[in-house]
Amino acid sequence: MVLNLLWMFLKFLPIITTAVQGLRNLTFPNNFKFGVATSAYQIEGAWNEDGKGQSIWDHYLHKYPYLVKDKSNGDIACDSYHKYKEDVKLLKDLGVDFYRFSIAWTRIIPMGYKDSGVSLEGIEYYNNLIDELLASDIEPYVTIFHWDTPKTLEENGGWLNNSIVDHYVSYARILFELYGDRVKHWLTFNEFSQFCEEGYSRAEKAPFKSLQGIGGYQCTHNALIAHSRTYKMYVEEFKISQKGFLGLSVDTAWAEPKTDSILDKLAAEEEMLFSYFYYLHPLIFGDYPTLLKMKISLKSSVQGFRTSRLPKFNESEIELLRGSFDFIGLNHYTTALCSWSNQKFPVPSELDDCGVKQSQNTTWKISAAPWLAEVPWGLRKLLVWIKEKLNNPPLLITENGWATTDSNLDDNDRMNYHTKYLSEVLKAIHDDDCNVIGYTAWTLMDNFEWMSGYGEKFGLVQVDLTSTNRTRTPKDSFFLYQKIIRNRKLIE
Ligand code: PNW
Repeated sequence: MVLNLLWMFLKFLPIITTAVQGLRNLTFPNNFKFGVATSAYQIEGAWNEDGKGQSIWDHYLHKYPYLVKDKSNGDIACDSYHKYKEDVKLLKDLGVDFYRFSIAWTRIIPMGYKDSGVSLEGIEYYNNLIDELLASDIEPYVTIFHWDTPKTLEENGGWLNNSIVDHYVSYARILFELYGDRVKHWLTFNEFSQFCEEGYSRAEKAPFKSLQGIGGYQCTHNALIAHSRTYKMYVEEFKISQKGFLGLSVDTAWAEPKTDSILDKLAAEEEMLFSYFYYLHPLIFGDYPTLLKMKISLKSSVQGFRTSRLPKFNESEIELLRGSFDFIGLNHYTTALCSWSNQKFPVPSELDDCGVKQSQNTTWKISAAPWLAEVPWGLRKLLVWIKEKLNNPPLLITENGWATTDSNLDDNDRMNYHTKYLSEVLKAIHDDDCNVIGYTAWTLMDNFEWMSGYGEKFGLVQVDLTSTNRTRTPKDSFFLYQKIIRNRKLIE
């Protein structure tokens, strides 16, 4: 036992000492919260059990299995639908303050539509999970929607059709009614850019539509309205009695100018405008940023469109959007170098509207996911940018993690990554006065990584996909995170 502890300490020492150079205060504030995140389709499995309806991910990955790198899908995944008690035991062992998971819309409302009936078994599943978490002193942080649109609603245009807003709001209402007595933190949406632009403009994620320069904007527009209406409903009907908080998760890389030139600096600002400010500006100030509106409108008219490809909010929508959150969730993984592009993007497209070329520095360490390079200082710069541009909102880091191809238990690279990124969080809190209220590691266990199938692993826990039992084994990074949480400190 003593030897083991000594061994662990010696192993962690070089990682911790290199990561925390230049950091003076290693302690997290008392009220800082630590968690881990997952999402329903990526871990639950049981895709058609107990009356669950089909989501677009069930449907499209059955229809076009070759779209996924290893032709896999989330039919069984980590089987968390049956093994949630084991998951909660792991979470308790890890010592997290909260667990961020998502609810599968089609488990609650199999047909998706408002008033189309609920599934008692589906409702029971999340009741059990929430109760199990609370019995272990872990707060449930619930994502209402993590990309799994009901297939029935997709057949009617999905997020391109504004009628989905009503269906979403009524689904959210059911969740507040069912679980709001115990769930105090809600996230309406996970990452507009990933399910809207990639799902409706670039055909890179379900529902694999390629309406470039149009689909992503329409989807985002409807989802922003759905978010703001849900916030209003929560504030007016639930907040006083349930005393909870509602936010959402938006992802962004940090956009770093490729060189010191003014032009590259402008390119990086443009990238932040299109990849982040675009989504957050309406929630804080009520409308899209003026520069973004002007640019897309100008391009649209040059391209022969009668109106801007970017939809407009009306006065009452603006009113509803402004200030419609209690906290902002940030999903952040990496940094991109930005310069103006002479590359030909499709016209029209979101990429062309922005017009910025992104690259990676050849010295950066790249993970198993090619887009994910380890650039810890990018997180600190991003947090300072958010503080300055978005009025320093309460910010919860809702995802941050590292991908490997193997699921080895000695995952030094993952330990390095989390330690380095956490040390930048500490600098942002102590030296830059950023309002960061917590950190969430992505992800609890190796799971279905969307179009990369099971080939990219982000987990703190290994899952044996060859066993029907889906045996879970904590990796070294699990024990490192456990230690950080226990001490509320990067090193003792
Ligand atoms: C997130 N990027 O997606 C999702 O919320 C998770 O479901 C997913 O498993 C996780 O990140 C890891 O991929 C992102 O290119 C995917 O910057 C890509 C990016 C950001 C977020």
